[in-house]
Amino acid sequence: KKYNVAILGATGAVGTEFLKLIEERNFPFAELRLLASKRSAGKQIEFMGKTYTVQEATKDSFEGIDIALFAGGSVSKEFAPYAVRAGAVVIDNSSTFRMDPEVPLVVPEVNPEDILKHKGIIANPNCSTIIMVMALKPLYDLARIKRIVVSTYQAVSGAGKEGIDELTDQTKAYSEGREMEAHILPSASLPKHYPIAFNLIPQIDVFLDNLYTKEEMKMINETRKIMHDDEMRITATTVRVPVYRSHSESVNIEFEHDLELKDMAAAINAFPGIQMMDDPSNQIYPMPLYTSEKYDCFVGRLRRDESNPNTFNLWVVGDQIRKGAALNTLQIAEVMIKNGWLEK
Ligand code: 11C
Repeated sequence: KKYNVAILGATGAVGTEFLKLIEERNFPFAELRLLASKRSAGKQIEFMGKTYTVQEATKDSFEGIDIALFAGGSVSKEFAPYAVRAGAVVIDNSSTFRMDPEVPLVVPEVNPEDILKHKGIIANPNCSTIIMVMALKPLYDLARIKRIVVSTYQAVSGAGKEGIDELTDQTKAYSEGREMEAHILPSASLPKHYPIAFNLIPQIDVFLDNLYTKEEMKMINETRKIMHDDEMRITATTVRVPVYRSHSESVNIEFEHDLELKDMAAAINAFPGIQMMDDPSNQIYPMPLYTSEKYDCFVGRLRRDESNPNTFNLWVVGDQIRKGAALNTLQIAEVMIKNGWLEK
């Protein structure tokens, strides 16, 4: 069986990745409707030997659609109700519905059964959350996790195409002795912007009343929801780094009881979508330059935290546009198809 698929936000970084993955993974689509804002409407996209014209998203755009893949952003809130009303299942990559108790928040390797509770919308978690949870779940199955301290090193493509362009333009300007212009990071909506080239920015998204950023609170709240454990104590610091693609995370994990390193590594290797890349004697560890465009996430630097009992450190890296966004979204649709969960 083939499905009618709409992509909302077809021209952005995540939308473009949806198309690549649909082709690569041979996703069973019949009709493909590419939707975007008025600004991008009319753009022509060559895909699998056909030319598609991007249409402006309207409330009537989802008639006859089975699966609506939303790339993210504020448009999700506006269009999700129309898509659901038209009978489509919306798999949404924005933060709009993630913490809604009525909406499942899903990483297919971790909590696929949550999909069954959907009422039309399924949320795709934040990219840094997905990458961390992929490393946590196989370990959590060995021993309950009590506390997590995470620091992230997030690529500029997390901020979309504009983030990528800004790093390129600033690098060029710097090497030519010109002043670096900054308009996007840490967040386009904020009054102040800083260059990311040759810099680090310890702010992703806006600050909240508790002095954490929104990105940090997403990692905390979404991880608890996906893992079904509100007792898990988590603290996060999220940092933008001058890397194009793949988020990296340093994670300190305290377990309820002690574990053996070899059992932890074996559990990670046995889990789908993640693997160990960890051989200190040969300087082997995951790095964003080499994990990009891959499906899997990679774990290295696994070691005991010698300052605290039952506690370990690890370094996890994953392509945040793939597993952190487009791939995870598409995998949710694939799981639904495989299990017959799309049939009405
Ligand atoms: C970043 N994690 O790297 C963000 C982008 O909630 O889906 C994704 C924001 C989100 O900037």
